[in-house]
Amino acid sequence: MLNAKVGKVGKVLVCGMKGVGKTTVIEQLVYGNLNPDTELHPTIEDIYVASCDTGRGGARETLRIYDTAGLQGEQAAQLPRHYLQFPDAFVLVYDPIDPRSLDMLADIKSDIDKHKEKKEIPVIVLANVRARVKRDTPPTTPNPVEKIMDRANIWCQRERIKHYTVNAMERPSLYEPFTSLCARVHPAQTKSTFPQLRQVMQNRQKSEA
Ligand SMILES: Nc1nc2c(ncn2[C@@H]2O[C@H](COP(=O)(O)OP(=O)(O)O)[C@@H](O)[C@H]2O)c(=O)[nH]1
Ligand SMILES: [Mg+2]
Repeated sequence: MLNAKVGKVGKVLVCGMKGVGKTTVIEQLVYGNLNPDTELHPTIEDIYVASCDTGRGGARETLRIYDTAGLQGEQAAQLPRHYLQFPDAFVLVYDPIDPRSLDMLADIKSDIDKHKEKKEIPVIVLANVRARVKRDTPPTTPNPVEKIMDRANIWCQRERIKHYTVNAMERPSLYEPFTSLCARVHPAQTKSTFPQLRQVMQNRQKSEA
């Protein structure tokens, strides 16, 4: 049987401010075993290998997902150079409770644009909305979360990038963004070559048998 993978593994970098839930999103996507009481340690750098649905008739492709330490502080909104060069796609995560985490994504995006060579590189934005809002602490401004997400939506439209609302504690909320990203990183093969190849292999197997 011929099922060797021809394509290469897609490398996806997940970045954003420290504490927005990057590691939680990835662990939930890959293992699906996190709950609000799971203890996570600050990330230095981790690599996850995920077999990801492409939404094309059950076809799966491999993504290598790079988790980063997360940016912190005013002047630190810059990714190390090598992070801008190797990925095939970027996932930018923010927490709509904290407007700084959104502002930081604008800096990251313009750095990505500066460093990309001509090719189009898929970028998506995830608003990680936490389900558990402490009800005994009233919000400081009316509906800050919605305001920030409106701003994010406008920015994403202008940048022509997709904006998704997810909740890292709800695994199904992560499927659509990563499925469509996976499909973009691994474009469908043109149909013409493969049936021929399969025919050749079948013929060869027959003659060897
Ligand atoms: N309740 C809840 N907690 C979350 C969510 N996302 C992240 N957290 C918590 O927020 C903290 C920071 O998340 P982490 O993934 O380590 O952030 P990172 O620095 O961006 O990787 C952890 O204690 C998580 O358990 C979420 O969607 N809901
Ligand atoms: Mg982390």
